[in-house]
Amino acid sequence: LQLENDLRRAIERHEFQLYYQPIVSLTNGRLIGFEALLRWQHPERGLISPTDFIPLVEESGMIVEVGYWALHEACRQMQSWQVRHRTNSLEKISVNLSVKQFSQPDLIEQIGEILHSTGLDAGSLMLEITESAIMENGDEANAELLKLRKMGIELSIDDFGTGYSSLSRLHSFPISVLKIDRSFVSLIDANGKNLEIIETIITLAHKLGMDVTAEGVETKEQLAFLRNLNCECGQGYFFSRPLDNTAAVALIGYCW
Ligand code: G
Ligand code: G
Ligand code: MN
Ligand code: NA
Repeated sequence: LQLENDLRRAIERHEFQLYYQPIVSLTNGRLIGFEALLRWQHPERGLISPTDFIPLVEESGMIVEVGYWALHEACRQMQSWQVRHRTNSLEKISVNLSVKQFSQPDLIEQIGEILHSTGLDAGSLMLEITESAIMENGDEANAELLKLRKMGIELSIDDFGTGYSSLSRLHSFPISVLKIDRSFVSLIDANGKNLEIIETIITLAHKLGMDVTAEGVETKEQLAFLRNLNCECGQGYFFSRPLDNTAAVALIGYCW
């Protein structure tokens, strides 16, 4: 409960921070974007991980406010990186959208306003939505996704494989990237065992016209197998942990 009070003041006190984890092209090894990830620098408790505070933020209903703060900050940062570096090499900033945010009636308006006020090109923004957010909201979700897509925003399915959706169902949604949950990537051992599930997901995603990003890539063996399966992008500790903005900007143009 104390934490909940703290949470209310965290935005005003600038205690939230975004970290940025590189997303890397597996075809040429280049950094193509970052996933923005929330961190809470609590004055007494230190750095609190989102897995510990996101549930609290959701229960308290503050996820909408915190989520928009994160989206605004990520768009602002991305726009300034693109201007400063005059580079096309940093293509996308990915931001997570929670179920509750996703079902807000003014979602489209709010996102439009954030793009307008930060000056970020809609095509540089990727929104990550979980399977459950989409499935829980059904037809309405599809209508919202179509509006976002029409604005030029790209959409990806986060943590794929942990929910209950089928790829054929997802086909009806305007999603361009499927992010395979790291629990599947971690199954790939040095001998390439347990590749079948991932191979099936990648093959199907490609048949449905989606690109695939593998999450939680930790070893060079996993990377090699994913490359062989024509997985487009990777993200994980093998490349980099999530970084603060100073460390992240230093990686623009980097090639693994
Ligand atoms: O950075 P990592 O440990 O720790 O993030 C844990 C989870 O918290 C991720 O799965 C991610 O989906 C979620 N998360 C991180 N940042 C945000 C955010 O800005 N908004 C929402 N809704 N979830 C986030
Ligand atoms: O949105 P999502 O749940 O996918 O957020 C990614 C989470 O996974 C973040 O909390 C991030 O810190 C964590 N993560 C990123 N790369 C790796 C990895 O290679 N291994 C593990 N175990 N966790 C990772
Ligand atoms: Mn994510
Ligand atoms: Na994920």
